[in-house]
Amino acid sequence: MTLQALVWDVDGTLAETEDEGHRIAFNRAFEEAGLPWRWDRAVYGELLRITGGKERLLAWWQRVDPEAAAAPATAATVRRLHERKTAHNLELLRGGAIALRPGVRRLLEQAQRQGLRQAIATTTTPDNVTGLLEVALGAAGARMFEVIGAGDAVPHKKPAPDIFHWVLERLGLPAQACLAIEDSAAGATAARAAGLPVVVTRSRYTAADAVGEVLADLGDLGEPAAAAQGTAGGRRWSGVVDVDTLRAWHRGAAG
Ligand code: XBP
Ligand code: MG
Repeated sequence: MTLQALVWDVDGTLAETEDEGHRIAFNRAFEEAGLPWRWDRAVYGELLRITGGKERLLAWWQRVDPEAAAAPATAATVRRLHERKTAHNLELLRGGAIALRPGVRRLLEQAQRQGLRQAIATTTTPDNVTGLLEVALGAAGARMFEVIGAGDAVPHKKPAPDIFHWVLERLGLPAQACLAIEDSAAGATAARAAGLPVVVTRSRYTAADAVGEVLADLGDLGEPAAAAQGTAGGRRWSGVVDVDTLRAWHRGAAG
């Protein structure tokens, strides 16, 4: 089946948002609320196994203070803290703290020029997606994507396939006509469970993730001056990932 759409993840794939945005934003929200919690890289790396910021926050609370976390007011407190965290993250984005990863803008623009459809399937809050796109790509950024599936649009976050089903339904395409670009085990698992072939570009926190069967497993998408490194079809691969590369890998997956 011909490749008709790219379905992009956001956090870790478009940009290193986890380390440069979300983690810092959580810590700022904790500090502002007078809470002693601070998430360093080691702790956050481990907490990333729980997808969804509100879910991550609740899991942390249950771990450090199970009694307080069992109180009826907890859900509302988590929601409020998370709202403040999102505000801090948007402030970091707008301050220019976070740039797109290598090859992302190049591939997005090439896909757009060639009429390849593009969508987003992410666990993060919608405001974080539009904030990043606007800062990194300008007003035209969000228009590059026909469908944006994000956050609580579905009941079960990645590694569940729900957000991919949601996006596919709106694209009106079968999973095999699409290709997902992800950075993590949770993302790759979700995409595969929905039937999409996956290309992985590993991010700062996902270098050691067991991503399972993927079309390619790379450090990034590469730029002409700095080729991407990794494996494709189980062999060493080095180069610049462009639309032709993705089409070739996708054809290979279709047999
Ligand atoms: C991203 C997430 C999100 C972000 C934080 O996963 O799990 O929860 O860490 O964003 P993926 P929110 O890249 O697989 O989509 O706090 O807005 O949830
Ligand atoms: Mg991700």
